Amino acid sequence: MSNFKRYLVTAALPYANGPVHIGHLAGCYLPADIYVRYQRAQKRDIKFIGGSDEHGVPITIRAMKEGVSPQQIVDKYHALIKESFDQMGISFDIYSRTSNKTHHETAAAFFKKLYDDGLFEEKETEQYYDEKTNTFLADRYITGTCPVCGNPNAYGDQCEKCGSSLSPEQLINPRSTLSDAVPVKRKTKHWYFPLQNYEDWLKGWILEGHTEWKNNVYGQCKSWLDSGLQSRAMTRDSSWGVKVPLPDTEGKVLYVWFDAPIGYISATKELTEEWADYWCKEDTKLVHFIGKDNIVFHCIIFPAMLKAHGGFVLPDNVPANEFLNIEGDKVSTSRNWAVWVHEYIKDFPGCEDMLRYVLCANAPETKDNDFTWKDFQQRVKGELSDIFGNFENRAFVLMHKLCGGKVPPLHADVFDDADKSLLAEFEITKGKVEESLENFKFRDALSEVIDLARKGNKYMQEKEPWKVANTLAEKPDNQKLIDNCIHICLQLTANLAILIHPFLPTTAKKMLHKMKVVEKMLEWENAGKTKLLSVGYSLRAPELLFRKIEDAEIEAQIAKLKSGLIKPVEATNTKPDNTNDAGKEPAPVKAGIVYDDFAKIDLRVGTIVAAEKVPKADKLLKLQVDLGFETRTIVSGIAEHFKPEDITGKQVVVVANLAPRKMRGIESNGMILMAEDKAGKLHFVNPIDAIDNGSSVS
Ligand code: B3M
Ligand code: ZN
Repeated sequence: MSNFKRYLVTAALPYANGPVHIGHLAGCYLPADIYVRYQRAQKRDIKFIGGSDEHGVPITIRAMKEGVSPQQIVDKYHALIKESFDQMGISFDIYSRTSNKTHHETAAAFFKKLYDDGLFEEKETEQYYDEKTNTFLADRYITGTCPVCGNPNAYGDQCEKCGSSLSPEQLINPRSTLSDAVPVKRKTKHWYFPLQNYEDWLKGWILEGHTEWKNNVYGQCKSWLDSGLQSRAMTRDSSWGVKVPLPDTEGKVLYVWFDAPIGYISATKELTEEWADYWCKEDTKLVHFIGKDNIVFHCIIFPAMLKAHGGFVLPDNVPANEFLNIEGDKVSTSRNWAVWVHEYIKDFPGCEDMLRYVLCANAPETKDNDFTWKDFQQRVKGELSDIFGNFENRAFVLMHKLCGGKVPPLHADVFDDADKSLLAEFEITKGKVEESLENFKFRDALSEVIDLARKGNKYMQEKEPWKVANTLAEKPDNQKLIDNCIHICLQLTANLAILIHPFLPTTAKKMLHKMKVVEKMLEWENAGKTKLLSVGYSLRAPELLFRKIEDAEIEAQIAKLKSGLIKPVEATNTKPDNTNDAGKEPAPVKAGIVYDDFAKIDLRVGTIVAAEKVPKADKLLKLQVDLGFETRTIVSGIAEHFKPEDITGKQVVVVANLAPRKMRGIESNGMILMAEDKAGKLHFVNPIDAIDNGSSVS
């Protein structure tokens, strides 16, 4: 550890195509921040690098769907993500972005060096191409019927219904998800990085050289290496990304997983002129914090690239976390099953440290874990408030009540074993926290800090200074007992501020303010000391560190989460596959909502004035619906239930303020309410008497 002169810590660069959720925080940003804050407190030379990953297919697809440019997408989410990190106290030294000029230059130069050194294989292959949108299609963007189970919406890489892994060639009636065009094969040339050439070196470096890596990380690396590595294309056909720096390569960019990790280097360049010290000197400790889905890229591909390039340090550790599920279910951005960080901040202003606490105490360090709102509430109360907050508060209250608002002296003549052993705990705890943090065991480290506060409570409970106070009239000398107890509790409070600081920075600062001490006290070397606060020093009034999380707040969050489950129009209207002759059980009633949630939905009466089948889509009808004030195009998944000619002229109820959604290239502006009977058949929901189009329904 001490052979390292400087630290370089990176946290995965999130894709700037959506906001970050608490799983991202728990997976890598929070542990990285705790580690960095601790190392800074140790006065180590350290740089903390982050930024947005702004390339890749999902960003271009999102842009195409929203009808904006990829740059507009990344500008929006980069700003949102950066702000969320800021507010959560993730203390990057730089939060950059891969659409920057420095990054494009750095990544292109990196590629060019490998190319000039003859390290790529050049291959021409046939790839699927969408002639309507003029784009090569990644497997994910081709759909068709699954040859195994007949699911009509299988993807070119996988059928989500039966789980078969597929290649686009196997799909029956393959179509492009971008335009519905039938994809054709086209020849294209790409540059492949022969990972197999680095296999032996990687085996030695990781499997023999890094046996200390976390089990989940080491295990994944071993299984990749055991099953053998292959060449991987490092370029793609796309117009969005770092241009391939070779002649005649119009329309080709670097593979996003080639350029993104180089983003760590580019960001360091932007941060400091001494960037090369951090990246090239052997006495740098490079640590990548990531989530488990990024292990192969950070432990195998990027190190092989660095090795091939030469001149760079390799990661000393890659402490990847597992996933955090929400209320028993995997996070899914398409189902909106997530707790978004920017929404948490809005819903719980000033409670950022509480979330940091719970995400660390329950971090998915060794296995996937579950976040539930109930557990959040209970941990905030039972651990943070009742143990840590309560101890700190009582120390302040009693100091004001029994010691005149000043740090009382310590009297040697009444100093006893209980005093001595609590004071000894300061140093012991410091050692344990340090050891755990150095080894990326953040949960253990945090629980040691809470444990120290628990010991403080126990000590105070045994000493009962408030009872001793009742004896003062008879035995004025007993003030000494009170003084010793409060003196030690206050010194412990100062220690707790230092120890909790990497985890809960805002809380630590609040404690400092009340103790009227400067930030310098938070330096790690001060932890364990028993004379941090001077005798006679007057401290500020008590004030609770943590507020209570009310039941209603938790219920509202759960309802919000569940309301996100309402499926988009296409999905709700497809016939469910669990129908049988006996009919379906009625669906369970969804979680309760408040009136304001319902009031957001604008329901209107309309008349279907035209209907036609959507070509090559079995389920979809394209409807024109007269809403009185305008006629809307609505795509509805009812083609298996109604013939177009049978429904023109019908009055229906329409969700009029649903965000527009493109289906099969047609923009749908609303949704028609339908009721489903036991047999799975759909029926219109409409007013009993014909009424004016545009009438509100509530
Ligand atoms: N953007 C993937 C992810 O967010 C990717 C990480 C890049 S780290 C260099 O999971
Ligand atoms: Zn299937």
